[in-house]
Amino acid sequence: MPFHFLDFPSARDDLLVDVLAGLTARTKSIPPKYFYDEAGCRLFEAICRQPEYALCRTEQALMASRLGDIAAAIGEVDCIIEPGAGDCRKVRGLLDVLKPAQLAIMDIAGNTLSTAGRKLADDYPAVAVTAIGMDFIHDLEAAASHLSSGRRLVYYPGSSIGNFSPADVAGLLERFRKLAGNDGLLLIGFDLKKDPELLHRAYNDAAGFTAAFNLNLLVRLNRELGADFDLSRFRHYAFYHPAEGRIEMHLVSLADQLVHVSGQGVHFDLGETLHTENSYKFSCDEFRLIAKTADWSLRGEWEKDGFAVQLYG
Ligand code: AVJ
Repeated sequence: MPFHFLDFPSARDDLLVDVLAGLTARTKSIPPKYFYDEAGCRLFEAICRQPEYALCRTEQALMASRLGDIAAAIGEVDCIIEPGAGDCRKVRGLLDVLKPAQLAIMDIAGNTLSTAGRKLADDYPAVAVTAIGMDFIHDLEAAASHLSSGRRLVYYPGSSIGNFSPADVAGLLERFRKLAGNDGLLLIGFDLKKDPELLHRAYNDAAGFTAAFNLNLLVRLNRELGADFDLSRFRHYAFYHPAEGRIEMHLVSLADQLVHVSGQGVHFDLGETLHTENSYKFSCDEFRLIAKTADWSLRGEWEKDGFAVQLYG
């Protein structure tokens, strides 16, 4: 049935600009959205299968077991919007019960998205699937013209929101509010604060998939930006920072070294780190207060084993 793929090409151009800005800053960092090239998407799926990383499995189990309650709390919707939809696996349960006329999915990983979107359109012939290859952090508002009218539900699962600082969460939730409209809804899943030891293990899995995922960023820069990172001279390092309420992932330089990115030299001291991700953990109340500043009020809350799903209207 109807499947439309729209490509917003801005994402690719931003990589070089963002990477050079991040590598020339006083403390080096690269936005975590750049993890997700094709190998990165596959590595993230492998992380989700590791015994130490329960986040995805717990959310899946929670959504499956409470789907009826969640659907009842949502009521009727015409359009589901999923920013950062990735492989589009999570939205299927909602499509089964809510039967919206339209599904709009967007992701910076355009290839993964279009393959998954096409499959969704085959499996849900009554749903018009609009897949938009875009960095929604920049272009979210541009998606509005591709949405049909009617009641909208923004679905943002998987603790993707954890990549944003609490201040940025507020800003993003405001933009979701504008996109959803006054009668719109937001269904959001996030990881809860828990025993730091458990969190630490989740980002340091024994099989090394998280390390490979982190280092794959350098593989990507070598390929796409003609960089010359030597992977044996960087080490995956992830830890929970309780006061900040976040996991930090870094790549630590194991040597004093000079790396080239698109012809530009970038110096790393021995022990200097490239900060690649923050993954914030919240409490339900904490999140509700942030959402309130973006004009969202809580309509429902479901919790299981350190993970929460909240519905806002
Ligand atoms: C996809 C952002 C939810 O923060 O746990 C997994 C990404 N990073 N292991 C997370 C990730 C390292 C993940 N999110």
